Amino acid sequence: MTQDDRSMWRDLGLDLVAHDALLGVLGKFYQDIFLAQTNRPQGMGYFDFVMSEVHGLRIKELLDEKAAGRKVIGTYCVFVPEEIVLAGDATMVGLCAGAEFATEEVEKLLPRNTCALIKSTFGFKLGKVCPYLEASDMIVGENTCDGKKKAYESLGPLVSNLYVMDIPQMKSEQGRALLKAEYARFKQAVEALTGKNIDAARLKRGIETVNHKRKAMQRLSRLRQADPAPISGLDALLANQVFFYDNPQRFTDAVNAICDELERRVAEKKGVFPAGTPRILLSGCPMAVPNWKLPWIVESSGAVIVGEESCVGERGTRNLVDSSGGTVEELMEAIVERYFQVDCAIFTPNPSRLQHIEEMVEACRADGVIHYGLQFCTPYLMESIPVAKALEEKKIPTLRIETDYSMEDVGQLKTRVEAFVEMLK
Ligand code: BJ8
Repeated sequence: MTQDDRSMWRDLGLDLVAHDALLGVLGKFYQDIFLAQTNRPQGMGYFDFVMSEVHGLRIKELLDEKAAGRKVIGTYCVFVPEEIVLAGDATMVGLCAGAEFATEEVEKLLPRNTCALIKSTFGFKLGKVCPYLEASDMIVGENTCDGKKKAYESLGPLVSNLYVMDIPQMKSEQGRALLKAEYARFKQAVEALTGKNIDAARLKRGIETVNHKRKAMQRLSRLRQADPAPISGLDALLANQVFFYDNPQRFTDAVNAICDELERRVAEKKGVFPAGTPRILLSGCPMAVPNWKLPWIVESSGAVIVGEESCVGERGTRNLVDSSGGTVEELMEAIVERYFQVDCAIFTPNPSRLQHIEEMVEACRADGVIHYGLQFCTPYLMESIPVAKALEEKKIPTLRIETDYSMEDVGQLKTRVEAFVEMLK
């Protein structure tokens, strides 16, 4: 951390003492969880660098872009189409956080029984420790779960430009029409923010950039199907997390470089863990940086994670947008088509999610599924019961975990995960 970083954070209004404390804990976590791994692909050096500069160089880049007239749009959900943001010459960054912060302050605004992901968002704002949030010219909230949509009512007065996007709850014709109307309204909002007219050429470029990014992640997912797994679940999760922060072109190149290396590893049958290590598919709530608790427990308990059925994972990277349309209308329709397939548990009913989990179990050659539900997350916790039952009926061993961001339950979780892994052997 340089003196320039500190002045940059001060100018953004961060609380330097609290921010130092956060970076201190993060650095220690990163060292113990990521850097302590063995047999990591060399290409992970890029992601180590990105993480070491996640509040430094990347923020400087964003501020330089802003100084040149570009806008930054912060988001909390994979329903916000980056294609439209890029087409408006803006940069999109994810704002979800994966650590407890300023809990006492948060609980003056939100009930205690709110999920950790939402509480963390408020904690990072109230504790003044998130430079991404402070650098955002517009913050997009979305009406997904009840927790989020009510929380945005309280977040509104805390930030300067909150935009709320309505999201359907049913995969019906009316639901699709709502998403289409909301994306059209969002396009106008981006145009108003940036002063750029989003024409077909711009939209096509935005779509292609995001398609390349998703294709690189899909390639990474396919390589993880090999046994021995050529990359740890922790490192793959890190790439999925950085997906939301990094410059899209540079990120795509870095992921493709790792994939080139992993292809060689697969050919040489070289892995991070020995062949035959029990293989786990994680499914459920998204894991934002620095929420590495469960993956770390799993991979230090004799198993390897080979896929994430999550928005920070396959749910966020599955399916591309058809870029063949020649008009704004056609391209916007293609965007709706792609995003309407996202099978978040806020939808009712939501049968395609179970189908995708089963497909992923097969493709990833997973021996079992760990369903990860954040405490107080009604959509995913409710859905985990029929999902686990259906998987068990298909003889796919499933473990349901309900947790939060605290470290208090690490011992208990480790005991349950170890027993599950033992059973898979
Ligand atoms: S599309 S998963 S990113 S809403 S964990 S806040 S659901 S109570 S995050 Fe999500 Fe979009 Fe859906 Fe994906 Fe609510 Fe649950 Fe908390 Fe959650």
